[in-house]
Amino acid sequence: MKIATKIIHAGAEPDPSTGAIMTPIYQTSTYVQKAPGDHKGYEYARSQNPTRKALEDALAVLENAKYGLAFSSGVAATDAVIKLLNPGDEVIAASDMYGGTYRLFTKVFERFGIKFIYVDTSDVKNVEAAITANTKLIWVETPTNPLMNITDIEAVAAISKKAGALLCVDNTFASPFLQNPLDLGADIVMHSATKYLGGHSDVIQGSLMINDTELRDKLYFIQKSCGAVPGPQDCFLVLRGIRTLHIRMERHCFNGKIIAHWLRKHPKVAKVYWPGFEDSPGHEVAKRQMKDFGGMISFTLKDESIEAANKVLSSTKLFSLAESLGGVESLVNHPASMTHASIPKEERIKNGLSDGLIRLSVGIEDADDLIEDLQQAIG
Ligand code: P1T
Repeated sequence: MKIATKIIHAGAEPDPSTGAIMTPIYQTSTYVQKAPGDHKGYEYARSQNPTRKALEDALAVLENAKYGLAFSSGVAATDAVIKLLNPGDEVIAASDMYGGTYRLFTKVFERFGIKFIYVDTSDVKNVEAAITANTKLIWVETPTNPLMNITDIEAVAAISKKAGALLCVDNTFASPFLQNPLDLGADIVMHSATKYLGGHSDVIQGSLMINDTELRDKLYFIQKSCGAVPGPQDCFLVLRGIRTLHIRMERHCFNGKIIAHWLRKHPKVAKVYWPGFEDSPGHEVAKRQMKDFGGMISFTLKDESIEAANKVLSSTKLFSLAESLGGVESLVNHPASMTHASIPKEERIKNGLSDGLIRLSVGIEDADDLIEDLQQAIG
């Protein structure tokens, strides 16, 4: 079955009690049992909820996975993956990634004796060199937030298999429409469903997709034991968002391409980070493992001062200045002071994330209007 059909029908079963075509919002905390243990598969809503189940089944289909699990945020989904580990275990993680993931790793999990080694995973030799007998997990984001670096998932999967470690890919920037890491050998796919899956900037949620039954059971155990589950209303919203993922993504990619090329020609722009450029370092790998290049773009101005960046950030009208991405409306963000402020400045600069970097989440408006807005803001 082709992706557009899968997106519409994934996990969609008429509601067994009424035939409702849309899975209802089962707003309940518990389920009545006839006798202890005599129930309809639902005992308590932290463990199971029919709206969440419909979403989790859909999430699995989207990533060609056997199983999907939904969490109360992207960070909660990441948290569940790290809870598979024990003190003394090592994680190789991308040096460029979402600031909140870095914060969770360094400020929360390092205290529990888990060691994180940050390398530029876009050169797989760095990953290989960081492997030790204690490596239990490789954490990759591709494209990365916010520098759009690309990692060869298949090559890293081969390294992780050889090392007996798990590979988890944060697929948030690509979305399952553009890239399916499990097909390339990853063990776990993670999404901030807050972004392209939800698609409408109205919900916070995370997801994990897995093929291995034992691994799924361990993650489900963590999901119900630690309790970071999304409510049924939020599950309904993401399920509804998913149904238009393909047409939204096509438009994000279409607009993204036009804007990336326009920015690159702008006399005041120094550098544009977008994997669709033929001379971008990750282009060949991106072309191989992604269907298209997405709607996320970062850029710097020739005037590297924070004042020049601030002028652009506060002058756009259609691009709203806000954290987050992947909604239908365009957003502009200043990683250094907003989404990546939790990374120490020296670390940020070392990894190429400068104070002047501006990140765009290109929405699905008309590209001409978006360009006009950027033109008046950049000047
Ligand atoms: O915000 P939450 O749903 O918890 O997801 C965290 C997360 C995980 N991974 C990536 C690649 C992300 O971009 C995010 C969240 N990012 C933003 C809020 C942002 O503006 O970059």
